[in-house]
Amino acid sequence: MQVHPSALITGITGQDGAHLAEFLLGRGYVVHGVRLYSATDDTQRLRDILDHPCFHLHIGDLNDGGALARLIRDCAPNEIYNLAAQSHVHASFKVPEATAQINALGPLRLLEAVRVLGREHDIKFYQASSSEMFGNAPAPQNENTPFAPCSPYAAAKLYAYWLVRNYRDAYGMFACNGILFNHESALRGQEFVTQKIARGVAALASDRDAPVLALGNLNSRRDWGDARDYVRGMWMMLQRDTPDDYVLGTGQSHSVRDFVNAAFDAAGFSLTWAGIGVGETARCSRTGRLLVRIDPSLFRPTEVNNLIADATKARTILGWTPETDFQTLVRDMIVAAMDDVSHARRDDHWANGNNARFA
Ligand code: NAP
Ligand code: F7E
Repeated sequence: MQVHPSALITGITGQDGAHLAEFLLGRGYVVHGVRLYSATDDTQRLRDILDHPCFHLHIGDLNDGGALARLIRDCAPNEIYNLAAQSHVHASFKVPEATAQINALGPLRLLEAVRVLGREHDIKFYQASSSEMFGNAPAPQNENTPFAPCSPYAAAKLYAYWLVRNYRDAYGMFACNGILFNHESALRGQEFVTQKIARGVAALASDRDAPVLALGNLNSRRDWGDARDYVRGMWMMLQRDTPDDYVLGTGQSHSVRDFVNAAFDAAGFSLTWAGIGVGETARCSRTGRLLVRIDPSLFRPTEVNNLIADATKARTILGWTPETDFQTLVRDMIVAAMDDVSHARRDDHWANGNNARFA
């Protein structure tokens, strides 16, 4: 009888959870996804795999160590991918303690559960570490760059990063940190800047009365890649014979303003920028329609200015390279956002009594 490898993924309802689950199912894994209890349906990103015979959903919470231990005991996974987090950097300034509970102590609870169950030598562990841990360290950043976190989110992630290294050294666990730079997709949460821009542009392109796109700091630069490339990299880290930490990123950085320009361009608008600072705006070059403005409440108390990955180690040792470039990523996100907008308009149309068959 063929034995399938199995994986337990926390944060299954998030962007990476959904992409990783699909990737692992495609490789013959049995996948156990852990989601928070929710009174509403939070499984939209999983709709294509919910009925897969090798996919199982479980309720769990990184704030509940006992529940995590029972899940690990019952699912007996070969690999654990800890993707669950309070993942929004700006929100972490508003809920720093909750962020630390989930992002710092959550991984501790998982690692302790593995150890207490006596499975530290047969479970491989992946921790979702972040380029935010570099803060404003000079670019490009790699595994040897000193960390300088500048948000409660990044500080909590750094605690977890060191914990993973410590459990590797102290208990011989196969535990890896993937230090991932920003990665996006059509499944990206709507509060992150790329998806906010994609959705905002799609709305403006299809509706003359859509709200102007309000943004914060347009000057910060990020190394944006495609989430599907990055979940493949996570898996590759756990297929090695020895555990280690790896940076994943494209090596290209763009400003938020670059992203805005590329997104409007993909939707057929060309922009004319005017003003400076919080008075900066962008208008449609052809019609003069106001499309972008600045909202000062979206600025963060401290900002990470420029992230660029040096992913030489992942390229050399894992053989990992990203396959999607910036322009393709932006275009794919715009196409998906336009599609969603037109579906929503069609649903509204029928819901408003325009369906002749049921009138
Ligand atoms: P995401 O879409 O925000 O997903 C995070 C998931 O964690 C959501 O499913 C969320 O559930 C869940 N979660 C939150 N609190 C939890 C708790 N107490 N217990 C269990 N689950 C909980 O984030 P993502 O973009 O997929 O990122 C995945 C991981 O990679 C995160 O750890 C993130 O910090 C890290 N990371 C992301 C990037 C990136 O660019 N995407 C880069 C570097 C690192 P709800 O939605 O129900 O709250
Ligand atoms: O912000 C600026 C903002 O929230 C990107 C998470 O996945 O990647 C992500 O963190 C930049 C920042 O992502 C708006 O100030 C301007 O400079 O999309 P973001 P992030 O903070 O880089 C890292 C690697 C993670 O680990 C995190 O989990 O865009 N920005 N205007 C804005 N950002 C948002 N969200 N909204 C705006 O209106």
